[in-house]
Amino acid sequence: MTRTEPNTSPEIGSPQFAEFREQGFAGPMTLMEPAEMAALRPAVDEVLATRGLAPEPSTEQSSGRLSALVAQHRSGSPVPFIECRHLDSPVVHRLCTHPRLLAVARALYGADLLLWRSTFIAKASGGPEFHWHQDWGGVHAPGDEYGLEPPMSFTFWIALTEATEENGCLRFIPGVRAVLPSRPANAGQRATMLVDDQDVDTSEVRSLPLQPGQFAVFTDRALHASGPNTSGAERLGLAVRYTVPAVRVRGHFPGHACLVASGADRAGLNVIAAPPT
Ligand SMILES: O=C(O)CCC(=O)C(=O)O
Repeated sequence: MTRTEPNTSPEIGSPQFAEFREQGFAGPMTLMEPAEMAALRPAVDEVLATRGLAPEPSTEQSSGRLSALVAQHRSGSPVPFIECRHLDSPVVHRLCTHPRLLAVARALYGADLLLWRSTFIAKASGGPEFHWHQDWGGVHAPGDEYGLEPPMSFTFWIALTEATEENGCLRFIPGVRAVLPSRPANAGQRATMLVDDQDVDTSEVRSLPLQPGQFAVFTDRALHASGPNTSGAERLGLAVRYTVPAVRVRGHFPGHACLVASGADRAGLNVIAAPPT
């Protein structure tokens, strides 16, 4: 399956590439203006009110997967509503493969790219901080057949609402390249691996506030976190995870598949789905 998009990005000049290479993250960059994102919100909200392909996780799985972070959905686990909606929703697929985002992705990682995951991350008013972590391997606990082999993933975090210091925007420690010791956030099967605060030098924390329609990009070793939401309103982001075809992506639910977002899959290692129509 092959996909071609114009390889133009007016935004990503060499300073931002250098920033990405040196710091492990770059942004803010603009996908669309706030008004355009606001116009998209009703369609996105419709998606978030329906279930996608991801099944309701078991209690054990659920306890490990963003459950402390995401706004609790009225019908229990939010996972089927927020996880990998690019597989079933053309609106979400278009956001995840926006030409501006793809232009940045190609410039950083080459022409052949797989979109393997996306997650809406709604931090409710009053929602907690997300502790320091790296996304190495696709966020997985040891012993769990979940993640990427070899580990290589990068994330675009798209702001659907504004993301501010007050409502818990992303924070980074620039320049961390090592894989740091970490331990599961909880006993859940797919717990995020957290780095102990004592192992984090917070003297150089960089907050990355974003306007609606802006995005940041970061590597899977970027040490990042987000603060509590004290703003009184929800903060909504879409974390879009990409990799390259030479990486084997373990399906994380029945029906999970990768999409060829750019170029071609010449490795043939992964189940490839067609974009939703
Ligand atoms: O949205 C957040 O607050 C945290 C996001 C994050 O850690 C990630 O996308 O890897």
